[in-house]
Amino acid sequence: MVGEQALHDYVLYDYWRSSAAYRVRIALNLKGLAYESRPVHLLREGGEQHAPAYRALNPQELVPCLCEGGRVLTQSMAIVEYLEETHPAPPLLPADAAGRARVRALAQLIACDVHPLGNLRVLQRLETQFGADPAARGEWMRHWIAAGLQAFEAHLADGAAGRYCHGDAPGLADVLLVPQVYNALRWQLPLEDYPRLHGIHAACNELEAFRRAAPERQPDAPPPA
Ligand SMILES: N[C@@H](CCC(=O)N[C@@H](CS)C(=O)NCC(=O)O)C(=O)O
Repeated sequence: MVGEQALHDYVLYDYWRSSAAYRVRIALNLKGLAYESRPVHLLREGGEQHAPAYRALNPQELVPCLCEGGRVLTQSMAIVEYLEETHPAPPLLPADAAGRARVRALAQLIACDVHPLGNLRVLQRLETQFGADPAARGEWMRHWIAAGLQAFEAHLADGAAGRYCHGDAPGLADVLLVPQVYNALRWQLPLEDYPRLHGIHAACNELEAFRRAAPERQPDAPPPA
């Protein structure tokens, strides 16, 4: 996996169900950038993210990691902003500073305050250190995702949202929202309480860039049951 000859300018170390990798897949697709996906299985043999070859790329032992030539990029938000700076069209951030602050706030609400609480290693720790069974872990997930989506929904009422989180073009906030909604549904959190973000999620998923990035469309996704 690590160290093979690349077929494209971009190599994404990926996992089908990783919502952080899902963000980068959407951004690459929106920018029209071809990439090679190299799956890192997060569960097999204790997790391939912990293998020395992958740790050499990302010492945090997390996906995603995007390689471009000899450059190694980590942290999905930093990667998406790198793609935005190096390929400004189509833009994922608004032209005005206030708009950019709004979009980054929505994105960070998910990336900083919701997603880390439900990461695989956190759930594993809840189980091994505190004996949290599957039901307790589900409660934990739904609690934190619901708190985040409730706040996100309230922000969307500020008048700046349109078909998407900011106006009528997809951008950074949508790139973060769609994978988090995927997680919410995975943990059986109903979306009825969040009508605005529910509608935006549906609008995003009409776009091929989002559809092609979906977990079930990835090469390492298990075949449908
Ligand atoms: N803040 C990081 C989070 C990356 C992250 O948490 N990745 C998860 C998958 S969504 C992971 O690799 N988990 C492996 C583990 O917990 O061992 C980013 O945005 O890239």
